[in-house]
Amino acid sequence: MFDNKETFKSIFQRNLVSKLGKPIEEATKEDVYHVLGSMIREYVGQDWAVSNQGFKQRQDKQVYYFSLEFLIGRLLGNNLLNVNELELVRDSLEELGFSLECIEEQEADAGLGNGGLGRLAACFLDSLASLGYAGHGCGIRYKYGLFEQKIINGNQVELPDNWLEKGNEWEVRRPDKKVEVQFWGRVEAYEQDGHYHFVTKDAESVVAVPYDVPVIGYGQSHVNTLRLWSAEPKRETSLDTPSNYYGYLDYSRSVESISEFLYPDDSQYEGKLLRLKQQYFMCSAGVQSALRTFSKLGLSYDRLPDKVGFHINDTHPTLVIPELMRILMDDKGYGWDEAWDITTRTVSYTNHTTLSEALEKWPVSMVSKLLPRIYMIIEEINKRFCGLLLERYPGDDERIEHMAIVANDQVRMAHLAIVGSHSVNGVAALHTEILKEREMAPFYALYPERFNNKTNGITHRRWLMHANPKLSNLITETIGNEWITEPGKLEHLADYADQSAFQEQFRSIKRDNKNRLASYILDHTGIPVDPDSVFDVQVKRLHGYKRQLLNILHVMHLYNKLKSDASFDMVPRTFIFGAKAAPSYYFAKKIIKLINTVSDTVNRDATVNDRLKVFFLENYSVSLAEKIIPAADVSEQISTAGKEASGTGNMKFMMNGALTIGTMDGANVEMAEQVGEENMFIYGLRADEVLEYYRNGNYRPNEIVNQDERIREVVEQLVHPGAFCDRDGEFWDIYDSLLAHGDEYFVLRDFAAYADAHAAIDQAYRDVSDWTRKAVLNTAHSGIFSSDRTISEYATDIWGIHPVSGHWNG
Ligand code: 4GP
Repeated sequence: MFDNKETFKSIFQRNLVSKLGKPIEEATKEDVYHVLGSMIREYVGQDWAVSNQGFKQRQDKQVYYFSLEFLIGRLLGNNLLNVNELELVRDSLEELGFSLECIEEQEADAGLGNGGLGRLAACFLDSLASLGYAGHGCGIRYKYGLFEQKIINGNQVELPDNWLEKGNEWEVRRPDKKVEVQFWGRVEAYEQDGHYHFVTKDAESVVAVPYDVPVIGYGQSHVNTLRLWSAEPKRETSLDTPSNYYGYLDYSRSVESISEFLYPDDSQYEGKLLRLKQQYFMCSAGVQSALRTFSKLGLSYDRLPDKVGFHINDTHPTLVIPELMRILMDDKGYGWDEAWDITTRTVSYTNHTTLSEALEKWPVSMVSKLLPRIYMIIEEINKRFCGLLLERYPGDDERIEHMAIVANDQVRMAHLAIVGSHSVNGVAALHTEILKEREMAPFYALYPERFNNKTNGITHRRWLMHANPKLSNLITETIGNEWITEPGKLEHLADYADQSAFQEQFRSIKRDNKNRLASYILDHTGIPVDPDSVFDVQVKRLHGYKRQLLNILHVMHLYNKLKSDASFDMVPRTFIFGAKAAPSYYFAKKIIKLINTVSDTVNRDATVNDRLKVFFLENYSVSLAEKIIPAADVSEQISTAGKEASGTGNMKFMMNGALTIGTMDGANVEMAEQVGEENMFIYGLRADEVLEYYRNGNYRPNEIVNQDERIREVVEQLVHPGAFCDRDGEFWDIYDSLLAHGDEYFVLRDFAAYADAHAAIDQAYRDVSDWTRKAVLNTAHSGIFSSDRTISEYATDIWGIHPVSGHWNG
């Protein structure tokens, strides 16, 4: 792209003048960011066009990954890395007086997602492009991303995340590619040539305009597209009377709200309706646009499954199924059976959670009014499916009722997704087993061939090469650079795990990363952090099952011990939390308050704060994760066994040489298989033991409190004025969740084992060399958790696609 630093500097300065009319001496960091971003985008534009042309000419099968979330974070650094210009640009900017790190900070962190599912989608896009697959994202261009979190008096406060305020360098608005999406109206049927045809009358039209973001493959010219749809009102409406005019304003406001917020509050009817609108908006726009591309190939729609794959990321995009049916039947003239065959061979589905509250259901009355034709199709799918069940299980009404797609006035999206797809996958081996054996057992019995596992992965380009450049360089100096394109080769690092010189370098990089995080913490909280203390980190969404509560109760216990036992000798520890709680999740917000309360007490107490500190870092996001993860010594992956589908944070920490304290849950199980349990701190109930408790109902948290003085003490501290509670009753809800409401997530049951595992960490950390050896082995065995591995499996087993261009494996 740029031959050398001099060329870069002169092109850059020319752009600065032509775009902003400024000489370099007057340029702000923000100016530098915008000009650099636009240069990279323009440069990539060429490859983007060539990639698209190539897809068309070769008639490659295109996979569209539908997801309501794409948690992509910042793009500048990663794009520079992927076009192989990171070093050159960093050095050149330095010579011009700018630090690339500061320039990267100018970019808004695109928070178009909530958690794991959204970040997984972003990692997948990176792997699809880097491996040279024709695979694109389809989502919504939310005007506001996930809220910005502020902590005020220890409480979470949500502010709008106006990420587009200063524009987005990476997107291209494509009004020429707009499509229309219809809501409301009524369906009319008419007979022609002996067939029934359906048309929707008096529908409300919404214009979907795509904004395309190039997804740049690593070290090659392959560029895919992330297409994000924005809702706009249709202009061709007559405004000749005042009522038309005001009616139009109402209409246009309601249309714009469709792509305004990620996950609008759905506690009221209006919010729920808006979420359903968003789902259909994205599905309909994405399907229509993919079919338009397909139609240019001039092939029969019978060939659709050979040329197009629609992947639905959790149930939110399930309406892809009836939408494709609608178009095939109503617009392309297919009969039900052929349309159904084409649809099910085109669509595949990933399940990300077994939590019942996340299994989406929509009221029939809502779906049938908002999407009358789609509802008719869902009803027909259900009728035919129940007919099949009746044949297969005559008389077994209970089973049929249990499996039906429409029942109790609700549409069950997971059932529709399974019935309408050719592949259903879980995201870690244990999760897939749980789906097959428990949550979706009757579907597995009916369609065993559809179920498969695809253990999650993370892009090592962002999470190791970009987030931890020093470690990446050390790895390359030590084992060569093949690991970059074949992350499995990280295994070779294991040969160096015992070498003291290598260990020394590995440790010094960790120490640099810890220093960097320590200064971030100092800047943001005003409190100094000891970089020699163990950095013990739990960053992820706040949820009961993830058990941030267990972690903070244990911190309270350590505090009590330090206060009461003068002989207690503990390696200094810094506990770091980061988490957003869903705005309406009251309990999760109380946990945030508790963490902040403990943090306050502990950090102020000069008798302990040389050995114990606690931080809750505000506004956890992708870019904050990139600072935190490389600095961690200990990674907390402590969910109630059987509840965390996979986890992906666990993999990021492992890759960056943190040791995991974790339950045998999600992908932790596979991490233990790779690195060996002896290089992790595994503790607590296993998934089958948890299930056994649920089945028998014989878990008695009160008994545990009575038997274990340590637990009694911390539980009482939740509600009695003292170190952590200044008003009587501050944390009664938490107390009650544990004692009055049965401790659903087995926090108390696992407390003792968890405390023992932490004691083992304390001991292990004292042996510096052995700790480093374990850390190196974690990095060495993490290659399998690259999303390149995951995506290759999806490509081969689910989508049937091959790398199409310029790839090193291709
Ligand atoms: C998450 C799961 O909780 C997490 O275990 C998994 O790693 C991730 O999906 C990606 O598969 N689920 C969600 C969600 O983010 O919204 O259901």
